Amino acid sequence: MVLKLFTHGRVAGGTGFVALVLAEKRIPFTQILVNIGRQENKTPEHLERQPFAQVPAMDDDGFVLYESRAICRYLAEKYPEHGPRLLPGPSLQERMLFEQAASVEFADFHLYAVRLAGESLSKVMRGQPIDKTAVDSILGDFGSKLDAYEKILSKNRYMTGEEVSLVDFFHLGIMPGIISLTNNHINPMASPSRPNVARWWTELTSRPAWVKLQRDGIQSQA
Ligand SMILES: N[C@@H](CCC(=O)N[C@@H](CS)C(=O)NCC(=O)O)C(=O)O
Repeated sequence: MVLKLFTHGRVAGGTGFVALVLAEKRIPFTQILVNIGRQENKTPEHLERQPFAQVPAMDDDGFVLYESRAICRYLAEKYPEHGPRLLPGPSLQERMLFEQAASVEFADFHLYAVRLAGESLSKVMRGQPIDKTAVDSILGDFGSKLDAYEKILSKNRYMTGEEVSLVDFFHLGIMPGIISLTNNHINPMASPSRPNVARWWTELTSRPAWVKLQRDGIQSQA
């Protein structure tokens, strides 16, 4: 039975990078929309597969998994030969460098992007004004993390080395929405003071599968 992906239908948050992995690896799947506005994420059926009432979640022939990063790891391990490998290995050192980068993404990028989204993207979506002082304060903290990214990316093409991996994709969760919904006014990824961060970000967001997702949205694939 074809893999089912439960989503809100938008290339946003973890759903966006799960859709990217499916596209890059050309894994067949059926998208099943969960309308959050109509509280379909709180139905007993959905809570059975995702107890936190969130998307994405997947059902692969009865194997149910949630948490976007875990879903990506499952897909990359199950389909190593499809498209880019996305999971470094097999050596212990390669795998641990991946774990290190995965922790960095969550602690030093995602958490700041969430704070930034709260002061920007969420306000734009609610039609509220953006508090520039609050945004600048977050950008200050975030900037020092991105300075460390600049060091990493001046040595490596990607976060775990010379090959793109899931960790690079995990960065495409909230940030693209912040950048596009503020019409590029809030974009810490394009600073001339961090040329390698800017180069890496342009490379990631120019991947044909990502560009197609932005243009066409998430579509089931056979
Ligand atoms: N840690 C979860 C977060 C998922 C998440 O925040 N999903 C949002 C949409 S982007 C959601 O379902 N929100 C509905 C809600 O929380 O009521 C993951 O990475 O899968």
